[in-house]
Amino acid sequence: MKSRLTIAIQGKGRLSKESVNLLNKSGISFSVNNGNLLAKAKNFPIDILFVRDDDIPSLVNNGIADIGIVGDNVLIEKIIELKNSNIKKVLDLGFSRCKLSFAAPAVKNISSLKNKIIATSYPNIVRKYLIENNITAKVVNFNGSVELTPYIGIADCICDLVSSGATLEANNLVEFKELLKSQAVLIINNDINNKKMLYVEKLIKRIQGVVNANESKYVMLNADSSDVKAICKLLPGSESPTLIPLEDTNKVAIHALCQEPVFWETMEKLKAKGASSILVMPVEKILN
Ligand code: PRT
Ligand code: ZN
Repeated sequence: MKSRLTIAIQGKGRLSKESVNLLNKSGISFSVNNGNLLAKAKNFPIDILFVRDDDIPSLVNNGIADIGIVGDNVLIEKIIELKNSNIKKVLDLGFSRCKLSFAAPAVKNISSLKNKIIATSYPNIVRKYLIENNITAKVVNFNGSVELTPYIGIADCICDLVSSGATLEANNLVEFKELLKSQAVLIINNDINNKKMLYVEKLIKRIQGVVNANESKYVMLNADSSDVKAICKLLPGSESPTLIPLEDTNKVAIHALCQEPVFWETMEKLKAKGASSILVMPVEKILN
């Protein structure tokens, strides 16, 4: 029974750098040589396949890869196409966030899609949405430059990925309906053998630890003892902060692991409640 794992990640594109970073931070070292299709990890029984993102769900579905990192948008599109897939989504990875939305040259609404031509790279998701909402429209599949199709007169509106919205704006398109939110996700094949599963579980725990750490901050601040309660209430996602007495007997240091983002606004509120010397520090790994 083979125990060495194979993970498929995007070779060149928006997911590549963060996928490699995530594996490296999970303690897997391998060399990335531009153009190479395969790398072998030196310190974990795993081979890394560098492929196009669209191929990742199929590779995991048929077991050529045991694990994959792919955009949820690509995964959902493929799962609708496959009908019965052998893929299990195990983790949200927190990067490459975007949404899949309808957009048109002038503000529209969903009912105005009736009998229109919609250009998209996600025909299965769009058709499913139209069927569920009883809308008859023509869906045309485009694999690139979808946002140009209304301008050149081959579609009335589009359904495409949006992150900052700058591409829509540059093409005079207005977003009028969000179909789904997406981010990179970790997927595995459902039939992984027991020997491999031990390593898969170990890897998932490590990746989970890196993702949790990315979203967490370690906060240290000083405060008057009388302000501790009010200040602790403001610390986002922290379970039980540590209180450390300071030389000045009225004051304490508060240390807390915040498992949610700590924004400038939060720091300003902490200061307004009497906190001083507020330090917010990155967390590298968390093992729960
Ligand atoms: O060559 P390969 O097939 O591997 O890559 P690809 O060209 O198909 O995909 P790639 O690398 O462009 O994107 C990979 C994944 O990144 C996508 O499947 C999404 O999960 C995620 N992602 C996140 C995005 C975006 N943000 C994004 N903004 N993918 C594409 N875009 C495009 C969008 O299609 C539009 O053209 O960026 C434009 C919009 O961006 P804004 O910032 O102007 O709104
Ligand atoms: Zn692609």
